[in-house]
Amino acid sequence: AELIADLRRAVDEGQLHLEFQPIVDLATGTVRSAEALVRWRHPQLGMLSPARFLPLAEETGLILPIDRWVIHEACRAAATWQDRVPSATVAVNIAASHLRRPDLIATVVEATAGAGLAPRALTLELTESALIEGSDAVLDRLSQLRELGIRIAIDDFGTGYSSLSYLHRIPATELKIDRSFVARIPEDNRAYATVEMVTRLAGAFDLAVVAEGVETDRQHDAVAAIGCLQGQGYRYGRPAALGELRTVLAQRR
Ligand code: G
Ligand code: G
Ligand code: MN
Ligand code: NA
Repeated sequence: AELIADLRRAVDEGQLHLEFQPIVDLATGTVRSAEALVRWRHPQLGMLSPARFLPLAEETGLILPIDRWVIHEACRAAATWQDRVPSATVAVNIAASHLRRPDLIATVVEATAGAGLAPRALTLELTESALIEGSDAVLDRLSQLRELGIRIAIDDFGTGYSSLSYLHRIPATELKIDRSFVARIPEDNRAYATVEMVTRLAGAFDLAVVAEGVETDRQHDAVAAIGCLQGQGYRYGRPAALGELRTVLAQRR
């Protein structure tokens, strides 16, 4: 309960910050995007990971001001690397409860315009479960976001209910293959087949595909051989401060 009161103050008192994890082109190593991940520097408890406070934030509705802050901050960060690499996008995770709110659109428009960031440089990451609850209003909202140029990624793909019919309805631009499958390749035949299938499915739907949680060279070789074009994971870079990401971007060929 005390943590709730603390969390209420965290946004206003500037205790949140973002880390950025690169998403790379598997063939060249070029950074294509960076996922923004929120952290909380708690005055007494130290650094808290999202797993420690996001469930609480969801329960209390505090996730909304947090997500809004993240969207604004991520757009400001991306604006600082836009001059150097105009094609590199920033990805933010959006809570299911946020997706249900009509004002998500206004938030995104304000954040991109305010930062001087092109809408196509922002990707919203949504989980399957958030999308599956999707009413017609949610689908309309996603279409409006797409019309504005915002990119839509389906995060942790394969772990939700995976009703394939929703892939036909959701105006996504990319699929992120959940790291639980990537962790088990190339040895596990079923995991391998799953990564293969999702990659082919993405191709058929004209969606970009990102393998998440690539940690080893063997996993990298396997996802590349399967034909997946982008990857994210400790093999390419851990979540790190904006300054570090800017260094990585500066070094790109
Ligand atoms: O950063 P970490 O590796 O611990 O992330 C754990 C989880 O928290 C991930 O599933 C990620 O999607 C989620 N997460 C991280 N940052 C945010 C955020 O700003 N908003 C929301 N809604 N979820 C986030
Ligand atoms: O659910 P989402 O994909 O948004 O979660 C991102 C989370 O995955 C973050 O907590 C991030 O720290 C974590 N992550 C990123 N790369 C790797 C990896 O290579 N291995 C593992 N185990 N976790 C990773
Ligand atoms: Mn994500
Ligand atoms: Na994910």
